[in-house]
Amino acid sequence: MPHPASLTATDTIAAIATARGRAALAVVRVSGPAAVEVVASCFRGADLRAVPSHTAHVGYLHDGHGHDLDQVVVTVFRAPRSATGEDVVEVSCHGGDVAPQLVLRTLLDHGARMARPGEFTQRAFLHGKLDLTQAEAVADLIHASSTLAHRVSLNHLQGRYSAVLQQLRQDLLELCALVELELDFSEEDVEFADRERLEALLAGADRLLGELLASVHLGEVVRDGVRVVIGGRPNAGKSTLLNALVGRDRAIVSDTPGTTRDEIEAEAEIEGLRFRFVDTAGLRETGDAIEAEGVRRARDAITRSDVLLYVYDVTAGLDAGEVVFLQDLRARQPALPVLLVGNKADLAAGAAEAPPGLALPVLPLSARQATHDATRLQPLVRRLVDAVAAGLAGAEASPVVMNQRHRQHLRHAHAAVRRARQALDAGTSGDTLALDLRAALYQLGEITGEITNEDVLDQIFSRFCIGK
Ligand SMILES: Nc1nc2c(ncn2[C@@H]2O[C@H](COP(=O)(O)OP(=O)(O)OP(=O)(O)O)[C@@H](O)[C@H]2O)c(=O)[nH]1
Ligand SMILES: [Mg+2]
Repeated sequence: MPHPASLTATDTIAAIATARGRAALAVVRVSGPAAVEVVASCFRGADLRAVPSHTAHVGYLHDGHGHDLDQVVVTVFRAPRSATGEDVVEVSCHGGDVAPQLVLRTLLDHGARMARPGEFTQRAFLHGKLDLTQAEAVADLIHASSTLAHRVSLNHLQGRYSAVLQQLRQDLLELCALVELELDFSEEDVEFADRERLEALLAGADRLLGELLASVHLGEVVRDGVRVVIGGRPNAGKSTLLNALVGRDRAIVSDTPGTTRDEIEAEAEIEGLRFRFVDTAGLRETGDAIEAEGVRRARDAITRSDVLLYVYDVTAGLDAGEVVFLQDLRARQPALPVLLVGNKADLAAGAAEAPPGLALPVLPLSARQATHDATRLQPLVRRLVDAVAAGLAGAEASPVVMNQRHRQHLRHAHAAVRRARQALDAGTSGDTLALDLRAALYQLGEITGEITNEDVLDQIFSRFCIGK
């Protein structure tokens, strides 16, 4: 179904769809009513105007003045069976810095205009090839920085997320119909004939919206990575652990306590997920103003972490102040996973004891040895992945909200559905019930793009790269 705002584009756009630089091949895409004509007028090979859709042709692209530019393969897709829903021609030429530019230039000389970022996807959206959530998934897929983010975006592109939203929309439409039917027939004291169905549909919508909103945090983790803060006393071996985890010499290690001052961040992909490790200043009281600022930042970083790796030196054990600090933290942020790392295990004989008063197991580790032998990190990494994996198991199977824009609309929709439920319980007039249901529908429409304005569309598509 074409988007209601769809205007048939009159111009034909072209862009290089592949990344710059040396490569065997590059693809230049052309879309629009004159796509076939534009390419045909500078192509020597088959007569593209006459070839069937979905066929590929080898030949030469020339500049119109007798000079061949490159040997190419041209693939013709006739509207509406194309990525954008318009006539599309893809020119596969040789890669590198020169050939794709020459091809693009001659296509522009022969009547195409340079595409804006995301314009191909925008046209696909306007022709009803994708809904807005799928178009956004295309951008997310391109920007994906971990395997899991890529998989979730692909899920969304394949329409699993829109399918859930469409079902929700259907339910709300049925609800509206049920409510508005009664409104037509009764002046006052609306008593819904099918009250049970109404209640069931509303409860279902309430639950589903709640689930989608509950996935927002997971979505952030998938998109932005898991923020793991490494905290502990000076000299515990935090920076050594950071270096071991990311497999390179990122932070300065020294036996002078108070070496690290600023937060030091480094990333690694583990089991398809992006982890952002943050090394911090060792926690202690200090008269040094710069170090004190580092300690303040470290405390702040800990409160903003997704997981805390608390490192201590097993030869010294946890001191009383650390135990109190950790107990307080557990009380204040019970949902924050804390892994206790008993470092310098190479210096200690026997297993580290879990300190009394802290219901946390200790993971013995020699960060120093782990910098040479990553397999030693396995138990820690396992625990780290488990700490965030409870939610991740669902990330591939069910839709995950990865998008701030969606989150806003889902919140409003949820609030509206809740109001409608309360109105029904309280026996309030059917009018307000209908209004709330309409409001929820409107919010969903904003997400999928059934209702959108130009500004929102421009903002969304400008996130894309040119050629997509
Ligand atoms: N034996 C042994 N020494 C370690 C281990 N991990 C770190 N060290 C040493 O402990 C000292 C402090 O290590 P760092 O990683 O700089 O400690 P830190 O916690 O970052 O210290 P600050 O930045 O001062 O807070 C260095 O001399 C390291 O070589 C370990 O597993 N075993
Ligand atoms: Mg350090």
